[in-house]
Amino acid sequence: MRMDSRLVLALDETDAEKALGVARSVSDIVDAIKINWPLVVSAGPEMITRLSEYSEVICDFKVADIPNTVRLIVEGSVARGASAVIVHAFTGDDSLRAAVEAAGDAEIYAVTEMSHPGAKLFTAQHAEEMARLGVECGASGFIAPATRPDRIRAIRAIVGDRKILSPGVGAQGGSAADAIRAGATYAIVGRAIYGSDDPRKAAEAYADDIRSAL
Ligand code: OMP
Repeated sequence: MRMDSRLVLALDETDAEKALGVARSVSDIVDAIKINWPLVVSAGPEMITRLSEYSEVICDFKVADIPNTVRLIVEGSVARGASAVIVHAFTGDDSLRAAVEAAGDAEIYAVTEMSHPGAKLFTAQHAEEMARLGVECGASGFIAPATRPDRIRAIRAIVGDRKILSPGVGAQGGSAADAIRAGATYAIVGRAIYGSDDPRKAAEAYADDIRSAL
């Protein structure tokens, strides 16, 4: 995946035409566009392919299932044009390995600690173990919370030079520059870009903020 601005757009806009408009307007600024269930259930999985005309696409399906189902979801995402798929790590080594194998040349990013307050109940308590498992199983990258930069540092210490993508910037209160300083490779930003009056201007501002931390 491109590593220029280190900014990933989380495109959770549910109106297909608006989503494509935002994608078009920021495609030269962001390194990738992340698509999640909100846009897929409202506009269909063909959005993966349509977005891939503008940018590399990360399918954030947070896949959490048995190996066979994981394989089918990852293969289907890659066939539609995804460059990477996000999966949960708590499902264990067999499901993670199935994801990595099914991805082929595409990448698998494993969730460690999530960014929202409820993450403290379960994912935070096992984040380091999940990061270790992800490394063992061949994940190319990890999701770690921009809302808690100290936790990005802890995950960075485990995953070495693999990618870390950090959501939780803007609407959830985290800072892109702080996440990058703590060791994130990319900051993921959603509502603060696609929900703003001028998504391009907002994306430029986040790219500047990230640049200030490099
Ligand atoms: P905003 O809060 O609007 O910037 O969107 C954040 C995006 O990152 C959403 O698509 C979330 O589903 C996703 N996300 C998190 O917010 N927290 C996580 O711990 C993990 C993810 C993710 O895997 O991308």
